[in-house]
Amino acid sequence: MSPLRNVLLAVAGFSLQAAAVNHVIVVGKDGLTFNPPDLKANLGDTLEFRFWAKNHSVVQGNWQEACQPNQNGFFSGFVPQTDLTKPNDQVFKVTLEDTDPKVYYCSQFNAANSVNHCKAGMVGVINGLGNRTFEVYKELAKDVTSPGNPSAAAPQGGSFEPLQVTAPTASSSSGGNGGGASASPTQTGSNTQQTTTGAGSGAGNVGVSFGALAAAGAFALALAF
Ligand SMILES: [Cu+2]
Repeated sequence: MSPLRNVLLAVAGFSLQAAAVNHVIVVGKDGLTFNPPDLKANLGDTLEFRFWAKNHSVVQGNWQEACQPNQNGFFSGFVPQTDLTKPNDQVFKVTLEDTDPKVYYCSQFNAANSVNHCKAGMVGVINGLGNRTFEVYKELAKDVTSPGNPSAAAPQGGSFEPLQVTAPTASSSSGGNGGGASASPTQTGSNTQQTTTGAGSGAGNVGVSFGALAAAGAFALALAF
């Protein structure tokens, strides 16, 4: 199913009951970060981690010791990505089975080269609450000398799936109600901005404004959904 169709279904779901949302989290695209680093998610929602260069991991942490694993938590293992222009074609997906505050980090570490991604702030939080927040954890991580990995083999607590991104230039030859209008996003004026959203990290992201969702939905309809 295409991301745009997911978005459209999400829009339709607004008037019904909370449908599960897929939250895209971009890993290492803009430096040593998870983006967004801090988000709210509901029971049954999914986290979709998209790995950019160079070689990152997602390790669910615990709230007692920064940059150390929750042995029963989710763990992607390391996902190397050499192409700087796009994310790895496999994403790591985790389904939330509760809404407790959760923290995760990247465990990339090389003492000889002073590489320590968790210490550098490559951490993220889901449903932060009280003193279990992104800001607090990131501060604690600054004092960590070496991050840990779960003892179990990866992946655990989630699974890898093919990346699904709708490219702005994707052909839509199956168009049925599009009439004679071109499906090219550049031909349809206001679609340019929301197309960027759909092709990037925003599709299905809870941070996307309703306006963008509605625009994406309209675009999907225009493509003869
Ligand atoms: Cu990393």
